[in-house]
Order: sequence, then C-alpha cells, then structure tokens
Amino acid sequence: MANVVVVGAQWGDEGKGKITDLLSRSADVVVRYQGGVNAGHTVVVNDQTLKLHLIPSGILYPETECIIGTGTVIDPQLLIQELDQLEQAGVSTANLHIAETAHVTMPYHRLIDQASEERRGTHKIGTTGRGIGPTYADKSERTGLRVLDLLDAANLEAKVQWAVESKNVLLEKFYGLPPLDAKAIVNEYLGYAQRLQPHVVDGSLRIYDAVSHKRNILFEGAQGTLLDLDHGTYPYVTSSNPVAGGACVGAGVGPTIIDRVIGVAKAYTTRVGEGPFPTELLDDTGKLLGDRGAEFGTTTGRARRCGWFDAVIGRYAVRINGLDCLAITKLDVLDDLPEIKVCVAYEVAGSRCADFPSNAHHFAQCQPIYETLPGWQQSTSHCRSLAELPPAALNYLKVLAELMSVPIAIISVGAERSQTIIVE
Ligand code: 2SA
Ligand code: GDP
Ligand code: MG
Repeated sequence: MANVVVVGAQWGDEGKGKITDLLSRSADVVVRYQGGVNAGHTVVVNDQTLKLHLIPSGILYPETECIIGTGTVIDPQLLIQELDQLEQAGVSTANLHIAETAHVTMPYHRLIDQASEERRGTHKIGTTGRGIGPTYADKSERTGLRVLDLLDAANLEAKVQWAVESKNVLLEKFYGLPPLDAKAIVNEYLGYAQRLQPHVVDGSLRIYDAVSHKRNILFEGAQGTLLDLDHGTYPYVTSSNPVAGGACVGAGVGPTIIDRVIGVAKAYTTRVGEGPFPTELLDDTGKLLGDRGAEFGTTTGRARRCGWFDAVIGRYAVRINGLDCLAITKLDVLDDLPEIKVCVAYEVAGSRCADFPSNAHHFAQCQPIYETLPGWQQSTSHCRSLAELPPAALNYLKVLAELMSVPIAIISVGAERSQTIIVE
C-alpha cells in the first residue's frame, strides 16, 4: 500500500471516514493531520455506526497505530468523550497517540467562535461552533496552549491566567458575555491532562520511526479541498489546510515520503455552512439527494446543502492535491434519478470558464454549464464489481473520470464497509 494521503475533493463529508476505514486494513499507522472536533467521520461496520471527530478512522483495527498530529487542534473534553464512547463499544484505544505540539481548544475559543458568528449576522461563515477558528488564530498569534502545556501544572496555570486576562476583555467588553474564571479552567484542564497523558508522544518522531521501519502510513484528511484556508472558498472555509500538502506540515514529514494521494468525492456535491455553491439544487431533486443521502452534519446535525457533481471543482481538487486517483462515494444515492447532470464548466460575465476561479467574487457569480446523462433507475447497492453495475452508471463514472483526467479506483455504493467496488 505504501504511504497514502486521503483527502476530501469537495466541501467535506465525501465519505472519507468510510474510505479511510477501508484502506486502514493495509495501513500500519493512520495519522490525522489537521482540523479538530469540527470533523465528523462515519464508519459503518456490521450494523454498528461509529462517528469519529478527532480520532483517526483506523482505530477500529486493533493492530493499527493512530496518531493525532501536530497540525490538529484538540478539544480535550470532547476527545475524552470520544475515547469513552469507543471503549464502551469495545474498541481498544491503547494504540492512540497525540502529538504533544498540537494546540488545545480552550473554553474561550468556543465562546468566541459562537459570539463572532452571531455578530457576523447574515455574513456568518456557518462554523460548527467548536472553537476551531479561534484556536488556530491563537496558534498563529503565538499565544496558544499546546498539549505539552497541559502536563505541567505551574506552566498551565501561568499560561491560562495570562490568556484569560485578555480573553475576558474581549468577552466582556466586545461581546457582552460574562468573564471566565482562570482557576476553574486550570482545574478542569488538569483533569483532562491526567486522562490524556498516557497517549501523548512526539508525533513527528513517532511517524519518522514508522517510515524508517517501512511501515505503511495513511494520512487522513478532514473537511475538504474547497474548505482549505488557502485554497478554498475563503472566507467560507475552515481554519486549517485539508489539502494533501497539509499532510506534510500537519504530520511533520517531508513530501518525499508520500507515495500516493487519493481524493474522495461524492457522486454529487454537498456543502454544510454558508458560502457559494454553483451547482446547489434548491428544488425537489436537491431534497431527494438530501433524503436519500441522509445529508445531515455528523457533528452538528445541520442539514447539508445538495447539488449536482461539479467537475470544475473536481479538476481543481486534482490540481491542488496532485490526485493520483479518486474514490467516488454514494453512487447509490443517484439510483432512482431518470437523468443526472454534471457541471462541466461555468459561465461568468458572459464567458465560459473551465477552471476554478481563485477570486471569490468571481466564483460567487459562476453559473453552471451542465451536461445531462441518462440515469440507471435500478439499485446499485448490492454491486461488488464493475461488471455488476448498470451500463448507465458505468457511463456516468467514465464521464466523471474523463472530465477530471484521473482514474477512479474505488466506488462506494452504500455506507457499509462491504458496499464497495475496488477497480482492478
Ligand atoms: P469551522 O467549524 O470553523 O471548521 O467551520 C468553518 C467551515 O468549515 C465547514 N466544516 C465542515 N464542513 C463539512 N463537514 C464538517 N464536519 C461535520 C460533518 C459538519 C457538521 O462531518 O458533517 O456536523 O455540521 C465540517 N467541519 C467544518 C463549516 O460548515 C464551515 O463552512
Ligand atoms: P466524511 O466527513 O468525509 O468522513 O463523511 P461523513 O461521515 O461526514 O458523511 C458521509 C456519510 O455518508 C456518512 O453518513 C456515511 O456513512 C455515508 N456514506 C459513505 N459512503 C456511502 C455510500 O457509498 N452510500 C451511502 N448511501 N452512504 C455512504
Ligand atoms: Mg464529515
């Protein structure tokens, strides 16, 4: 299998959890490299559904080592809840490691995220309210707390005291919220530290050690290419780098160790939160996709916006991530449709545009140009090989691969681990 990055090729929720779980069979180490508890990755095995937020989807394999890398942000309270849930479901978490240099989400981060969204009003980003942006902002400002800071009580107390002083000014004076008590936060976080301490490691060293022993590493992206802080639809993005390049920084490895990059895309498109979405369907077909695809946020339960597949975005994801191949998920969601549209280019200011525009203002004005393909109107959820797929479904996949100039290596026809076609 070698060292592989799995990255979302759209706006997140492409089914990365399912594909990572599938590929974890052949991985020795699975590394999460960015994001935090904003992510929601669903894995379905034998009628059991597990929703993971921060813990890599490889955790279901007892032999697989899982590392939460330095590029992530850690909410210790929710991480501990996730550990508890897994243990209650009979999944061992002994092989879970947390990079000591990952930044930590504090109570004021969550409050500032939520208050700032409220203040934006109609210009809100539509964040998950989990404090992700403010945690990364403090990291950039060099005022954040890291996992290693939690493990030294005196140091933690000094840092929290210092941070809370300025955050309270912001909370009280700017947002009109009650101030926080630094002592209470220290006590709360010392409790978390005790529970997490056995899992804390030097993340980069651990991964380098695995590389030296020729172990197979899978880098699991969260969110998606169009939510990337640098390459997504700014400002309607998350505050980290989900793109494949982010794997090197967020794990602490050099690009020369990556062998392969797999993009995961749905057979249609969804987006949760605000921001432009050219192929969005606000009609009955959009509702049908949402219902059949059960398109609700894995973390917040928010309804996801649905639309046709956008090959312009697909080509952009191929370029930005250097995709070697694609995994196309949720093909079964299209089973009933008499015809299916694919966006092949945009029309903007009277001209045809085949490339994703980096100017957010232009992107917001793009109108999709569609190609219409016949549907197959029969179930694909039982198919386990290309030969079993209806000809119109095969044709649809062929068109997608041609539009993006990248081969399709995996096709998913249901949420279950077994509902998968591996293209030989
Ligand atoms: P944030 O909270 O600061 O990262 O939000 C900024 C934008 O990033 C989007 N975002 C996501 N988009 C899709 N899926 C995500 N995870 C959950 C899921 C989302 C949920 O798996 O369903 O439960 O609502 C995720 N996380 C962040 C977010 O919607 C904003 O557009
Ligand atoms: P992620 O964030 O990319 O890991 O994706 P999510 O887990 O947030 O959302 C994908 C949803 O689609 C989950 O509920 C999965 O169980 C489900 N899913 C994944 N692949 C398929 C598929 O091929 N067909 C159907 N019907 N559901 C799928
Ligand atoms: Mg998700």
